[in-house]
Amino acid sequence: MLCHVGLVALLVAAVAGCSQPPVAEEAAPAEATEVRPGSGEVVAVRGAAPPVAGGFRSVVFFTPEDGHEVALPDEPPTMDQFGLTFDPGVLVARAGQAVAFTNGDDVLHNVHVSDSATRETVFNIATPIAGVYMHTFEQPGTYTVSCDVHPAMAAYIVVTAAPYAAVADRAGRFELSGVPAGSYRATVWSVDATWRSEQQVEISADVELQLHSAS
Ligand SMILES: [Cu+2]
Repeated sequence: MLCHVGLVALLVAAVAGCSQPPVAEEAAPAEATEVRPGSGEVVAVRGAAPPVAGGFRSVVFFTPEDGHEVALPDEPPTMDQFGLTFDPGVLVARAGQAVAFTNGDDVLHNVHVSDSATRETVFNIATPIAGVYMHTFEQPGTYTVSCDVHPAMAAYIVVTAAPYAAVADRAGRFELSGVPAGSYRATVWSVDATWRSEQQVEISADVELQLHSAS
């Protein structure tokens, strides 16, 4: 469709060449931080991101160009240990958001979280059966999760300042609802760093985003 051609960079041109009605952003006040979700059309975003790599799914983030903020969800995302695996294998958290670590197995585990960039341990705690441990990640980044008891257990936590994020399915398909229409910076995270990218996208109703090119 016409509106899909300008996903990268020249979004002004893309909007101008789009046959759909102007998006709500054009009516937004100059003070962009006053824009709140719900002030314009709220849409669902679908698209294609890199497929699973090394057993880990890719993640797509959307950072609004107008700078509008979205409150942290009340419910903490949870990483469970179940069946001698971390579930989910890739967990997304907002910077400043608490994450719950639980042990759904009937064996003892621990949770050893390291900063993927520096390899420094963030924390290393035992997770007793049916126990829960809370940790708030203040800094965006990628964190490696392991269990020292079971070396095969591995996961990632991707902490982002972006208010909208989706974990893709194994094929790379993602869907994210409740996103106000407008201009966004889309960031793709994959454990395979060659897939990581950033691009400007225009989100409007029924948009289908292609966030990686087949090679
Ligand atoms: Cu374990």
